[in-house]
Amino acid sequence: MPDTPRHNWTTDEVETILTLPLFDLIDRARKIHKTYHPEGSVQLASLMSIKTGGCPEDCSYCPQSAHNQAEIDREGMLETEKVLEAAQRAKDLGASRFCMGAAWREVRDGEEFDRVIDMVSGVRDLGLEACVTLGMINADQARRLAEAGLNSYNHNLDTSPEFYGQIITTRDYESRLETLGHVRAAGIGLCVGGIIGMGESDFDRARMLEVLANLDPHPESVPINALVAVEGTPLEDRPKTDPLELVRMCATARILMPASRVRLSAGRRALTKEAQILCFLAGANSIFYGETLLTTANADCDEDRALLAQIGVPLSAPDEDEASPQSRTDAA
Ligand code: SAM
Ligand code: DTB
Ligand code: SF4
Repeated sequence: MPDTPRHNWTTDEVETILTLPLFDLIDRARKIHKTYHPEGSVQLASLMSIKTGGCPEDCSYCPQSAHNQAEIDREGMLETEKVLEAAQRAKDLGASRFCMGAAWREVRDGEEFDRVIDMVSGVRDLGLEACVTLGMINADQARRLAEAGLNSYNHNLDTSPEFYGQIITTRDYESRLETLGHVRAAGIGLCVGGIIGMGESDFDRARMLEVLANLDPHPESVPINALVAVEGTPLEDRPKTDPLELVRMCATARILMPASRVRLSAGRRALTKEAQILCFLAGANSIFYGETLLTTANADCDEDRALLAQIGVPLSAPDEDEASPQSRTDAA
């Protein structure tokens, strides 16, 4: 039997793992990966922006912040039909999860949230897992999303509590954790991760992973993003992230959160085939799959399928066991 996942990691322990000699780190992560994920599948999650730009938050990495000067095509809330057509296309291309993102600080009740609810149930009716990322939500909104069949809510911590204030000033870490609490209480799976390459130290990376790994239970999905430095954002001049830093993050996340899906997320387009393979070897078992992320380009779908076929990993099917809300099962 594998060791039970822990929730009492210290910063020192995590930083020690993160900075191990690379082969020792990969060996350790690989052993855990094979124990907890013997099937070795990779999840393909498609991503679509359902409301783009004009966001009141001042996240300094984000092209969608109204505080930044990135040139993006702002777009109001999309029609449900258009989103469900895209979800069907994603399914036809092999995706098992469909994620929808809105450039909101928080969810407001009303016509737009009702539309998100329709989108979620529509995506579930297509036989796909559904994930949304909508900013802060309250307990009642989380309950409605659960009833619509939402599998997972994405709400990233982005970085360490100590570095957070240098990246975002319009909200605090505590409010992120509060939303995560509402999502959990409603029985929805958590998708929580962060970004590297914003000028943070190894300590900050370790602290972020420590906070994630001490959530009990662990988030089911952990997206690891490398900054996509977009012109017109305060982080536009940040140097490119060394791919081996992503390998280290994936491996450490795998060791700390053995049963979770670790998603090699934004920044994958800048990686060679070999660097991506190292990330998979180190424990990444999910990717964003589709021509675009939210506003920036992603890796090519045909190349992704070819790469996964070449290394011979199976694709995951929509997960029946994924924290699927009881209310939906009851209603069926
Ligand atoms: N507005 C919602 C929120 O912030 O929770 C949802 C959408 S927001 C774009 C989702 C996540 O995308 C952010 O938390 C951040 O981790 C990631 N992200 C945004 N811009 C990025 C960039 N330029 N590079 C890497 N990750 C980015
Ligand atoms: C996550 O961790 N990464 C995704 C998703 N969750 C919503 C977003 C990446 C956005 C990259 C920049 C853009 O395309 O706008
Ligand atoms: Fe808004 Fe989310 Fe971008 Fe921050 S990351 S500016 S909250 S869309």
